Amino acid sequence: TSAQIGVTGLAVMGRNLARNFARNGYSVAVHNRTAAKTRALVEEFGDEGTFVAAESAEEFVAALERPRRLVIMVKAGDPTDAVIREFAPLLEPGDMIIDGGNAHFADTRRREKELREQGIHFVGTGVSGGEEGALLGPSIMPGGSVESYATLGPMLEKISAKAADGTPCVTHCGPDGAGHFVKMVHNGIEYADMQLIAEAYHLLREVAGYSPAEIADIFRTWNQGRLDSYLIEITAEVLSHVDAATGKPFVDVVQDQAEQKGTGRWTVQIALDLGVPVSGIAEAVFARSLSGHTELREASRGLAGPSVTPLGDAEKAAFADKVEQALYASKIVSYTQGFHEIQAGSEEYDWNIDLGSVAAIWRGGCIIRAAFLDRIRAAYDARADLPSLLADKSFAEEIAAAQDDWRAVLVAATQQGVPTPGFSAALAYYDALRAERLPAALTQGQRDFFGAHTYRRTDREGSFHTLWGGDRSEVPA
Ligand code: NBP
Repeated sequence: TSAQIGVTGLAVMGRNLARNFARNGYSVAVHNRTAAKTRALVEEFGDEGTFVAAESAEEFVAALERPRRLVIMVKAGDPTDAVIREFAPLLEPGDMIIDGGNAHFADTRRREKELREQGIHFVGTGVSGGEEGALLGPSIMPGGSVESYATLGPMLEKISAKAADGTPCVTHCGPDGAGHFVKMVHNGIEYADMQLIAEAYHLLREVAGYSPAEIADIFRTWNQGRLDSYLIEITAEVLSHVDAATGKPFVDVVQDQAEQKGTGRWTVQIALDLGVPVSGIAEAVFARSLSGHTELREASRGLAGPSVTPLGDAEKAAFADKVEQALYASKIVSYTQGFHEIQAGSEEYDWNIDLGSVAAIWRGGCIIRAAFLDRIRAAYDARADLPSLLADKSFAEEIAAAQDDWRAVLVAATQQGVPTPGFSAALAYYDALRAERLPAALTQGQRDFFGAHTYRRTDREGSFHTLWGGDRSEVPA
């Protein structure tokens, strides 16, 4: 039997992706370094479709119809290179290697270039949605050549999540590393979304004095409105869960140290390189690392804080409404920053990424799926060269309506000593962008003073330097 597609790497993700292809009527060759996993897959799920089990790399490649489509779903990094080294010599020009792991886009660019010289299409593909997405329909972000997408695209569309309007959550993001770059920023935005939701919870708990179960109900109400999203939905589930062993709210028995696998950090590292201010995503990454510094937290526990006055019952509900406004406005800013990074990456690497399509494929199958993404797509549909999501009229109007509450929430947070790095960074970004003048003028003056770094004037062309150590006259630079 010949298979239309092959999957190598049959841990949770690869196994579910292989099953997804099979359930959609494709014949799937399956392979894993440890052959027991291949046999287990076929034994357990063989009746879901047509699987061709291959024990060796040669068998696996021979089982694929040409041009071959070979999906790699192994641990990102060295294992991916090892697998490519194993399979590439067995392939022929026109064949495709699809890397569905969480590769760094720079690795994808390198691999794509090397394999292109051999005539092989290397398709770095972001796959979001975890285990469940892989099985039931993920959001898929392929990069690689346009030619590869011509035959691969329809298959990916079939197995992908579908948005509420039925559109498949997959698009050809752009050449070489574009797909993995988009996936990276997706994860960065995910970090920011989670941090903002956590801050909203923290404020409702500490400032308003709501219980976790009450906050779960508030989130359920929010989930009926413009914040409708997977993350708000699962937050309500987590908050209403009660620990069986102690009878306490689950959230109170979990250690408050958030971990990370690294894609959020990459988003920030690359943003620094590209000069893109993704302050909200950065704060989300830092908030996780801060939470893990138990020794610092231990040593700081006695530090002074404000005297706290909890809100009365009458004020609580009104405060919750304000937190909703603050969360929504901050969310607009997070996405503004994330899309700016995609735009900057696209320009830097000539990817020509369509930002509206990116918003559209995140509407289903991934962690940040949300009604909100329809709005982002609409903003780019209305104006493809939108310089910033904040420049979209309807987002600007919503922030205008939310800003008083947003500010009030941050005043309360500051007065009561509740840390809100995400909300605060978002508001600072918003206020900085809309400012008529920034103190950057003073920064330039300082730079010119100590390092003769020069400055430009508001009233004349050219670069200038002031003779700070001399008579302080100005000279052209
Ligand atoms: P893992 O990331 O845990 O990788 C395990 C797989 O890699 C196994 O099949 C293992 O084979 C194989 N492998 C390793 Br490790 N080293 C190898 C080598 N040198 N040669 C050949 N195979 C090797 O699996 P996963 O959690 O299913 O994730 C797969 C990819 O998908 C990763 O890149 C991950 O970042 C990405 N991803 C994961 C999620 C998620 O929710 N888990 C979501 C989205 C993307 P073995 O069985 O022989 O040890």
